[in-house]
Amino acid sequence: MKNQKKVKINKKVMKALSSGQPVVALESTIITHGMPYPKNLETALTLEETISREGAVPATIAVIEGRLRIGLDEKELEELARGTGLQKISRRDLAPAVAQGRSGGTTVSGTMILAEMAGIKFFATGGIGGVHRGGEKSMDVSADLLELGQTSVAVISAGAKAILDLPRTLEVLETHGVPVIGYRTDEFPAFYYSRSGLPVPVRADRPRDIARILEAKWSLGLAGGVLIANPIPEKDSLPAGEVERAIVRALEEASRREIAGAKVTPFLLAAMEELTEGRSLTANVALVRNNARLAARIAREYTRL
Ligand code: PSU
Ligand code: MN
Repeated sequence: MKNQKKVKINKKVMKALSSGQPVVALESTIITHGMPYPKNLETALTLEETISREGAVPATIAVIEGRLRIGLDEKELEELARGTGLQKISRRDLAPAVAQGRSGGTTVSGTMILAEMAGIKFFATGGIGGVHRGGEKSMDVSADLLELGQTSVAVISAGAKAILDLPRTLEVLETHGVPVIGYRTDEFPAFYYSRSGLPVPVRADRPRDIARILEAKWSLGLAGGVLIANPIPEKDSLPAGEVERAIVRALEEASRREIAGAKVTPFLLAAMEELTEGRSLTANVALVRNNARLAARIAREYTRL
């Protein structure tokens, strides 16, 4: 790979990639901006373990002192989890972070870019960013959606949070040609709960069937991502009414404090945690584990095709 000085893939991941073993990428904004310490570290470690147990190799992705890093050790994960002043790095932030030697967590868009550079095709996260409520005026549309339109990585998520405008989020995904696959569901999941009432364009009930769709897309030369929407398990989900009430209050608070830009999503996540007395965080941990498990299974099936 060119850019060797700028990109570092750790040994374990490198070995797995060169021997054709399944590899699953993990993002790090969830560690730096999505969850408080020490829950963020516990979750990061659990996710890696979950993927390993399913027979795939985990690769957490981040930017550390200006180097694009694929595969982190425990000490590095801990530094990200404890760190203060770390950046939230999406596509627009990558080049400045490298040139200025900065560190930070990569968002879904940032992680997809680095995963593709390294040759990793599967990536598990919690929820993707989307069109914010009021986005038709503010133009606050997550870079994640545009990344899915151009970068060939499968993103396994629990849909998108209802803090977003879910119908418009699906519209933008359609515009950018992103297949959205409901795993064992006909409805797009709403992160903290499993049903948004919005239909998904495709349903697949087995990891193997998802792997086949990915293989078909990429072998046809249709570049770009695929969004796999894996509903939160029923036992871990929160009541939609409670979530909706908390969202309304979190959004009011954000607008009162004039929170804008990249700060919006981390602010809303923290507000939701407070308003639900921690239940949103517990649900978040459960759903992201569920996604890590599915991502590893899809990755395994893909290597068998
Ligand atoms: N949703 C979550 N937790 C998160 C994020 C989203 O439940 O931590 C993070 C992801 O890294 C995602 C980013 O890519 O927020 C989206 O930010 P924005 O809305 O600013 O594009
Ligand atoms: Mn935004």
